[in-house]
Amino acid sequence: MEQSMGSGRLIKAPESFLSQDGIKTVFAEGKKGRRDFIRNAFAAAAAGAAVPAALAQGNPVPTEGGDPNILNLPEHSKGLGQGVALNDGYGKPSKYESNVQRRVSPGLTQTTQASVSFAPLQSLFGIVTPSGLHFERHHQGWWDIDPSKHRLMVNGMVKTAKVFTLDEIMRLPSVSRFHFMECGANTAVEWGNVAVPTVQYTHGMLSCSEFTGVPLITLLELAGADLTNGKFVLAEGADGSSMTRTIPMSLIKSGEVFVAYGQNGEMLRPEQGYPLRLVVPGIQGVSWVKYLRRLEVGDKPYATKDEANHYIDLMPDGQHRQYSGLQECKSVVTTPSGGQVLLDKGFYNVTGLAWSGKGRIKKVDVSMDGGRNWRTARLEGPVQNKALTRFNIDWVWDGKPAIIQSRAMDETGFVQPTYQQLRGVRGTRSIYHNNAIQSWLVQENGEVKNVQIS
Ligand SMILES: Nc1nc2c(c(=O)[nH]1)N[C@H]1C(S)=C(S)[C@@H](COP(=O)(O)O)O[C@H]1N2
Ligand SMILES: [Mo]
Repeated sequence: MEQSMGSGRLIKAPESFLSQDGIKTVFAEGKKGRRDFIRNAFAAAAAGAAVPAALAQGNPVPTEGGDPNILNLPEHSKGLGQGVALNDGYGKPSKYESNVQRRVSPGLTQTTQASVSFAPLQSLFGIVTPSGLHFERHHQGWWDIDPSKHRLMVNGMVKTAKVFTLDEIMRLPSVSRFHFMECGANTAVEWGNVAVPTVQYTHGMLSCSEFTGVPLITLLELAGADLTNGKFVLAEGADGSSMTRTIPMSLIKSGEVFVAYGQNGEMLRPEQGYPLRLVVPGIQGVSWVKYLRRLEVGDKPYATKDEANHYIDLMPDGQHRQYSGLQECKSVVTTPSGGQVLLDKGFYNVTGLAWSGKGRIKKVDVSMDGGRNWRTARLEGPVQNKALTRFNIDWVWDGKPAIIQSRAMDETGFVQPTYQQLRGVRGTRSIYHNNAIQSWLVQENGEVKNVQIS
């Protein structure tokens, strides 16, 4: 059960250590091992006193004993290890990490084939999503396109329509930047209070990578685009969905939008749009057109099919809000989160992610009592523009029920709303763009549950 939910570390059956033989045994060992680890780590550090007060309070020094396992010399300390890990020329994670996977949500109905996979946020550290764990959203399946045959055309209000090969694009001046990408449908099931169990399913249509490519403005300039009367660019993908989205010229002129071929130091993965995709920082995933094949310069929004029926918000007055693609300030605690189980009372590093489509994260507050009291978390630097920001905060769990929440603020002063505030503006019929504060209930038995409080 926990295993298939992939709830990450700190759990009853620590998935990362799961072996074929019984979960129970592994659990018992894992539990003891972790407690001892923390206590002994404290004992070792006590003399130096470089330990946060909360850690000292949460983990009293053990009066006696130690872990005899440190004296047992394992095989790997005595023998010759394996030769280089070529694995067909490409390295792989440890076999003990095999439960860290993309997953298909139990909260979504499947049609002919799965079209969304969620990133295991509960198992990730820092801000980068490993490419093999990046979430996926395909409107008409994914392809592994031959880069030598792929072409990108720039046309419309340009002096000369231009067709670029990938080689030509890769000769141009490039940029590499970290940005988050979030599907406008991320956290959608939570609107209806249909609580899915883990953060993977509540928030896992979110990923962050270092992308490499050529600023879109460079390609427009090469084609002699009319940058005065041209107010919008239509981006079109080469898959069967013919994904087409309107990108405002103001964003493109800021230099932030680029045509990417690289992701996390290598070429894009096929499921992420290999060999070319648009990167539109701060804007919902659907505008990040994959398998990018055409950019048309025009003087008005294109109102394509994808813009008329996907990722629009039904407002309380019955009107649809369109072109609402900016992903507003949001955050979520990833540990402890739904499906995890706290092993014992005492010290925990509470950690999570914050992001804003408007720029940098300025501050994240964390509450352990359902929003009555807030403390400010530590932000892991460098805090980057329209990228994920990792936050951490010390917590000593007293063993009583607790409701953990995080509330982010961005550099514009925008504060992440509660459900009550969000519903006040958006009503109850929205599907997309849910950036409300998430709540995790820690129960007395240590189990963490997804709950919704206004
Ligand atoms: N060509 C094309 N581009 C596309 C899509 C698609 O189906 N086809 N899906 C869009 C949506 S809705 C999202 S959320 C992101 C998902 O990108 P990913 O699969 O790399 O996570 O790509 C967008 N770009
Ligand atoms: Mo999406």
